[in-house]
Amino acid sequence: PPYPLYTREEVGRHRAPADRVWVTHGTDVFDVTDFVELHPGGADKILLAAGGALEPFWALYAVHQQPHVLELLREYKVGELRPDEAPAPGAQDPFAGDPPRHPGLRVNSERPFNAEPPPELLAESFLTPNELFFTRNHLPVPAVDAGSYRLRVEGPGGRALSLSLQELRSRFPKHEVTATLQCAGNRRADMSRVRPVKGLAWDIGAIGTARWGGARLRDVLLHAGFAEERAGEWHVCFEGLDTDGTGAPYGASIPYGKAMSAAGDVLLAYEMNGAELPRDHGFPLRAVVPGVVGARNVKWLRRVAVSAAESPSHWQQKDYKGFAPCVDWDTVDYGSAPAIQELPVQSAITQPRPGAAVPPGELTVKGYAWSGGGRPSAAAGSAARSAAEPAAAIAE
Ligand code: HEM
Ligand SMILES: Nc1nc2c(c(=O)[nH]1)N[C@H]1C(S)=C(S)[C@@H](COP(=O)(O)O)O[C@H]1N2
Ligand SMILES: [Mo]
Repeated sequence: PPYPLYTREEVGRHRAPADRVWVTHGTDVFDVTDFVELHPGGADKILLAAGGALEPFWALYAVHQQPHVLELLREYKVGELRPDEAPAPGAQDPFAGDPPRHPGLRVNSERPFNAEPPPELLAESFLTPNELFFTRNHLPVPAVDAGSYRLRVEGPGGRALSLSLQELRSRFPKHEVTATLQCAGNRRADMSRVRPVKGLAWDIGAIGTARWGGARLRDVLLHAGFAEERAGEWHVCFEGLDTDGTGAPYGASIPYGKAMSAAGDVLLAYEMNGAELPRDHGFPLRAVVPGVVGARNVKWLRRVAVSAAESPSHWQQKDYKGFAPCVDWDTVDYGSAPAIQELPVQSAITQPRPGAAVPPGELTVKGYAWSGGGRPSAAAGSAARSAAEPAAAIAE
């Protein structure tokens, strides 16, 4: 239908629900007032674009570069920009500073960068090479100058530490841990074959094992003045240097007990497999929380704080939670579920791939099994055995 034509200035008068909320995309004008409260990214976020163009925001949140998002937006179209209106001010590419990546990675999303190694390479070695280790970024990779970098650690009673990399290396004993890191979305493509789920379609490679080196978080917290035991419920909150359009950093938290436990092996890591932490994996410093879901292993750490509440971050409160199969996007109540910390047993066959034709006779089957949660490897052993069963069926 011929739509009414508007100027950018007219669109700009619709910035709040009381005046209706309008946005533009390309040369189309949309009234999204009724969608504001339904927005999966939150009402506050969508209102940032109210009265103007979506592009600069969507450039940062590439989750929108999917056909179903544009389809949904189309339902709200109310007009078009007048042909004499200039195009939206070009959003400069916030991802332009991202590092180069290995061409062997399978890319699930370019901006932000999310990629995994091909299964054939994942099982080649116990330690996953840094270049092939899966990358899960929510935002552009921050550019950090190692020389001026400081980690802020909020101590008890309002005292704070500011630690340079050199201080982190020299004041605390270097501790090394071999730990497996897994994204909560690992094998989502498999899940979607059972029932469609939203999110990046990870295959079986959003998992990797590395030898991490760094200061123990426990040592740093003790140095900051925290006691080993603290009465009541406490959390250690991490903030990254990567921030969203509102200036809010990526953040997550773990229980105080895990952070302080000598057996918990939680690191502020500056090394990965003997090398300096690569940019995609958190240069110059990241949290490594063995046994705990990838999302809490905050990269590009800028701040560590102890708090009575979990991290207020979107990714702690409104994401990375598990729900019963009867819950869907219309009924989900994020407040009703605990944040994921430990992950359960995981296993997958990397070779042969599903559906592959194999020759009769002896067959080499490769795969991985991980117990999760730092539990003993017996759990992984039995996971490996049960994972081998379908392989036997393939071989017959
Ligand atoms: C009319 C405008 C908008 C529409 C129609 C829209 C639509 C959507 C949809 C459908 C999703 C879920 C995508 C998926 O998971 O497949 C989403 C997620 C998201 N949106 Fe928007 N969006 C709009 C504006 C914005 C703006 C302006 C921002 C930021 C300033 C924003 C930030 C986000 C974030 C952060 C998520 C991810 C939430 C998560 O990971 O759970 N959105 N949006
Ligand atoms: N600052 C910051 N930390 C982060 C993320 C992020 O986007 N920003 N992603 C998290 C998620 S969901 C995962 S699975 C792991 C992935 O770590 P990797 O990219 O080194 O494999 O980092 C976590 N830490
Ligand atoms: Mo993740």
